[in-house]
Amino acid sequence: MKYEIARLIKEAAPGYISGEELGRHFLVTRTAVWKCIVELRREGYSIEASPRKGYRMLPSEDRLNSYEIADGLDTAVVGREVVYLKSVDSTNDYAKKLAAKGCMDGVAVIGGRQTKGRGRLGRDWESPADKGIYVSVVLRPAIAPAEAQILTLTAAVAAAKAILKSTGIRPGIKWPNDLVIDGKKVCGILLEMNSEADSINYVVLGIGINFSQNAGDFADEIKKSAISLKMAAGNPKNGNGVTTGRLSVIRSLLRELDGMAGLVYSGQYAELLDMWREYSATLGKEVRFEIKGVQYTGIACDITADGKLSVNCSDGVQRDLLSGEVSVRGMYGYI
Ligand code: BTX
Repeated sequence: MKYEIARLIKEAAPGYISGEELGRHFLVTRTAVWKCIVELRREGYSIEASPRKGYRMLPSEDRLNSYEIADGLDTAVVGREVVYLKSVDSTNDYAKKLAAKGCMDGVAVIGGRQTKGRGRLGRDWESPADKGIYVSVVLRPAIAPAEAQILTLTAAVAAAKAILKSTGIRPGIKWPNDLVIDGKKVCGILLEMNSEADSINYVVLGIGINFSQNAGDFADEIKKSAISLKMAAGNPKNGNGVTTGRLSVIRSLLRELDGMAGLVYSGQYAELLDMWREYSATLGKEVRFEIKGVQYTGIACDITADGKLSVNCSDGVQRDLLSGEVSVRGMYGYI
């Protein structure tokens, strides 16, 4: 009932709706309505109470809870069920537990903060309260485990599109799994998979987006290589500034992930790769990488059908990289 009350108050905004009217609507006392208002406020709703006029919803874009995130989302798979946790160790770990218990395809877990946010290869992901976006989605695609890399590319495109649509800022994709703005990392993606030899039980796609950190909020080690959407908006070349809140970005992200997952589920990899090329900040750039202790440089020239990065190396050999670290000139201090 409380979210229905929230909906009616929201619909009446910028006007008021009285406690009496709400009580009549739900056949409960005004005291019962008041109890719901108290709970809603605790969840982040800004509801003004006036003794004569009733309740009024104050505009607040950063109202995160499962109801607000899922309301009217209208997606086919991603976000059919939304779990919001004010604080969680890692949304990926939480989603993996749900997946292991057999949750349905498309469940999205969103955290207000993470106490043990994870990057790849045991690294950490800084996940302060209310300043970032932490989303994990369980997917059960009928594809071979060897094809799973396509899902990382999918998530990168979805996140780039979501950021562009909801904030007007256009990030680029650094292969395979970072989104960058002004040469700095704004978003990271962590794909984890549980599979048999030839089939996937589930994957968890984890996406972290820096939203409203200031430069001083990042740890010293990453200050030079990290950026938030708010910081990016401060650069006039990125547009008019972020006027939106986390809620819009998260909803947009779930919608875009849904669209992209649809392409993977129907095997439309070529379309997907084209979109990746469109957002790529890697193709055409000088890159540096290491294989078995040997350093190579070259020009990133394309992405292969199975998501590998093709590099024309300076020794004349073309190498296709499946994963691993690639430094791209102009990013993260590679000048
Ligand atoms: P990664 O291994 O590519 O990046 C991790 C590295 O990035 C760290 O070692 C550090 O240098 C740097 N870093 C850490 N935090 C940040 C940050 N907030 N902004 C910029 N750079 C940073 C990237 O791994 C994958 C990150 C996925 C995060 C999501 S959040 C939701 C889900 N749950 C979870 O635990 N992880 C994923």
